[in-house]
Amino acid sequence: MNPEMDTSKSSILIIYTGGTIGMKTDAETGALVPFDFSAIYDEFPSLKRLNIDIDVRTMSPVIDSSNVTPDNWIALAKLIRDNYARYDGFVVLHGTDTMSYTASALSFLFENLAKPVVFTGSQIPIGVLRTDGRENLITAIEIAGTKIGGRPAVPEVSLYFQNRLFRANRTTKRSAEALNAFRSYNYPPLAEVGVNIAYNFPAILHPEIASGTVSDANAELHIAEHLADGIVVLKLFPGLNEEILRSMLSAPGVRAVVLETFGAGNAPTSEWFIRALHDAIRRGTIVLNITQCGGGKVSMELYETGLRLQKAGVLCGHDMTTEAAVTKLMYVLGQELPEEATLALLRKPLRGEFTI
Ligand code: ASN
Repeated sequence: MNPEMDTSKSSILIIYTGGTIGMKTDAETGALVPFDFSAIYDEFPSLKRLNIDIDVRTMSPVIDSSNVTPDNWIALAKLIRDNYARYDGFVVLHGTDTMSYTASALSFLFENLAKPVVFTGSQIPIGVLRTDGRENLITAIEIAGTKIGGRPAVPEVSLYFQNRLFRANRTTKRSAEALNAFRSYNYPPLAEVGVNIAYNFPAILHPEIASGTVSDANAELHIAEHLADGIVVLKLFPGLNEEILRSMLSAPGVRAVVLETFGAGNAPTSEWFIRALHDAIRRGTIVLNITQCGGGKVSMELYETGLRLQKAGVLCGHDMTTEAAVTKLMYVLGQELPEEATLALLRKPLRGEFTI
């Protein structure tokens, strides 16, 4: 154990939103039925051995995460805000399919977050013998309840899956099959779990670092209550035609485009392509360039193909994931700020979502 590890009792709120983790096999029929997280101590008596008090809330309705909406994200953020003073940390149980979107969105919605919000789920239902959910759940609870020197060990929105804790807004679901379903290609794990939990302290964001001031560590938690609509993700591929590109860019209601480019932020240099983007930007549409490669970053100065985008007014998304880019745009545009202030927020990392 780390010598500074605080052994005083912690209290955790588990919020169950849905997903595979919440299913178990009915002993009589063999069918999958919902797992009752409110009876968590009956299901997992060993949890009593953790020095952590656990309460459970279930979102209504419980959903498969493919049905999640920005309204669900705001409801979840409000539930955490309303219970923030009462608990030392939060564990959110969520379907894996869109977990990185929800967790990224929450990372932006919370301003001055100083307590752990750990997302987890499973690939195999928790009530199935070979489940990965049991370990994910128990370790997520332990991480959310760990304090060091009286302060939470990981006071940011994180995602725990198969022995690794990640910054949530750096993650992507990469396998529909493997139990280690999530990757954080461009940022190291915040903790690696083996016999012990090895925290990567220099990689963990603390509120005073996130906000640039020390006093904000004790500031009240705020949540943004509005997420903007009108975001499009446009993945480039050789053969994209002008008419379709123009109709996507000028579809009613489009406010911002996440442009998934090739390699280090490259795109065709054809006049029609650059002109279509330039016209959209002149109409006030934001175009944010991220790479469709999992790892690595956009460097628009590297090749002529990237430089043309930069000159057309395309913003650099550095090494952001699609999930972070989409939810950051929803958050920033949701503030309805003047153009320069909007662009300023998009140019800097707000919650450690990219590395400059
Ligand atoms: N379809 C499920 C969900 O995302 C998948 C899972 O949780 N493993 O809700």
